[in-house]
Amino acid sequence: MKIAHLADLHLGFRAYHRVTPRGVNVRQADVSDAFRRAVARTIELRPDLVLVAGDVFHTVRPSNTSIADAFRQLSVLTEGLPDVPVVMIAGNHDSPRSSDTGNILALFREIPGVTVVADESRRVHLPEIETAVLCLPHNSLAVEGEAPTAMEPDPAVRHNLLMLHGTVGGSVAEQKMRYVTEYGGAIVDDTDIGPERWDYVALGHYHIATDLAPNMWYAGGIERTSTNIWMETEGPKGFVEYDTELRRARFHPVETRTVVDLDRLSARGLSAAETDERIRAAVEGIPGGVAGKIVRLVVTDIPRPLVRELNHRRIRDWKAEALHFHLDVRPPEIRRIVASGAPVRRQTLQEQVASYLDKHWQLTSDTLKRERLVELGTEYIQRTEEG
Ligand SMILES: [Mn+2]
Repeated sequence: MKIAHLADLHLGFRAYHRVTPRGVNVRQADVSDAFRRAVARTIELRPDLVLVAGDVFHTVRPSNTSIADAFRQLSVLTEGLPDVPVVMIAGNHDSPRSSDTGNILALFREIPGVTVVADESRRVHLPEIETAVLCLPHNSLAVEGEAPTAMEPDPAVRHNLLMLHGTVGGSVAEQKMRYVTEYGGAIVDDTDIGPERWDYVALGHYHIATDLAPNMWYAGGIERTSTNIWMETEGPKGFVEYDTELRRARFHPVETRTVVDLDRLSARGLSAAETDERIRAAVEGIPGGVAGKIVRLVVTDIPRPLVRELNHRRIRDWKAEALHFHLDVRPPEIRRIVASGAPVRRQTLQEQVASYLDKHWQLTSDTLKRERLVELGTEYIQRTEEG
C-alpha cells in the first residue's frame, strides 16, 4: 500500500506587506501555490491513501479566500484520485480552544472521500484497503484533564497506521530535530508510540521533513511558515510517500519561493566603507540576484554609529527588489569593565537575554547546547524588534 503523507499546509499564512495583482498577500499566494503543486504531484503518484497530519490552516478562523482555496484544492485531489480515501486531523493552529467555536475543517466532510478528525481521538476504519488509521488531533493530546488515548494498533486489521499532531520526545527526536520546534504543540513520548508496532506513523507539527524511524516521519511543511523561517531555510519543502510493502519512504520536494540566509559577516575593526563593500559583495553574490526572494544578512559586531553610515540607498533598493530583505545588524557584545568606573552603556534587551542564557541559565538536559540556546534567544528577541 502506498501512502501520501502531507502535513503543516498552513493555508492562509501571511507575511510581509506585498500583495499579488489580485490583492492577495504574496506569501499566502505562495503557500496556496505550494499546495496546488503538492496536490498535483500526489495525484500523479496514485497512492492508495492520503493523510494530512494537521495544521491545514494557519489560523482557527481563516479568511474566506483561504477556505475557498482549500476546498477547491481538496476537491481537485479527490476528483483526481477517485476511491482514494483522504484522512485529515486538526493541528494546534487549526484547533480552537473552545469546542463551541467549531472547527473549520468540519466543512471538508462535505467532500466525498474526505474524513476529518478534529477534536477527539478516533480510529478511522477503511475496509476497502484493509486499513485503520488511529487519529490523534492536537486537542486529543493537549486538552488537560482528558485521559490520554492508548496508542494501540487494532489486531483485527491488516494495516495499522497512526497519525498525530505534536512534538515527539525521546532521544532520537532530540538528536534529529534541529530547532526547539513550533510552539503550542502537545508532547508525546516516542516510547508511547512504539513505531515498530505500526505499519506507518504520520506526524505533523515539526516543519522540517524528518524520519524519527524508518516508518515514522514528520512530512514537514509544504512552504516555510514557521515562527522563525530562518530555522527551516535548509533543504526542500514537500511531502512523504511511504510504501508499506517495501517499507520505504520517499520525499517529494515541492517548488517554493527562494529563501537566502547569507553567511554572517563580522564588522569588527572595519570602517563603514569596508563594511558596505562586504555587504555589497555578499548580496551581489546571490545567483540571480535578490529579485522576488526572501533574503537575510546578519552583520555582527557593528556599532550603531557605523550602521548609520552604511549605504542606505542601496539597501533600500534591495528592499524594493526582494520580497523581503532583512539586513540584521547586531552591535558588539559589551564587556563590562567593573572596576574602571568608566560609564557603561546600558545593554540592549538582546544583549541582556544573550548574556543571561549564556552565564546564568541552568541547562535542564545534557543534550542542550548552550551556544544554540543563546542563538535562539537572540533571534527571538530580534524578531520581536522586527515587528
Ligand atoms: Mn504547523
